[in-house]
Amino acid sequence: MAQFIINQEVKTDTPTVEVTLSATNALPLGRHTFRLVVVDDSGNASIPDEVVVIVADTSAPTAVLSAPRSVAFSTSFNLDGSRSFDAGGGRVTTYLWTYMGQP
Ligand SMILES: [Ca+2]
Repeated sequence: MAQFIINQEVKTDTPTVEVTLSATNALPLGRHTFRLVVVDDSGNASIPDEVVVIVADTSAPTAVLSAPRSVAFSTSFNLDGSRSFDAGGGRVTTYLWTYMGQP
């Protein structure tokens, strides 16, 4: 487990390390580069190897629809989807409304 900060080396004597993240300590969506330099028992350092890890939003958003419980005949009213939200680091950008008819 390790907290990674940009341009700050994390040193281990093990060949793997966890990039420890959580909802409150997350990498933003997008591309993130990680670099490894290895050093041998004589102190010789390698040239760096780098990988790019893409953090992607793979979670569906949640739709929350609010409307007045009743309205007067022939009166306009609003449908409100503003309490909808997204998990996975993204945000809601499109609202698709459908009238489903009478039950
Ligand atoms: Ca999402």
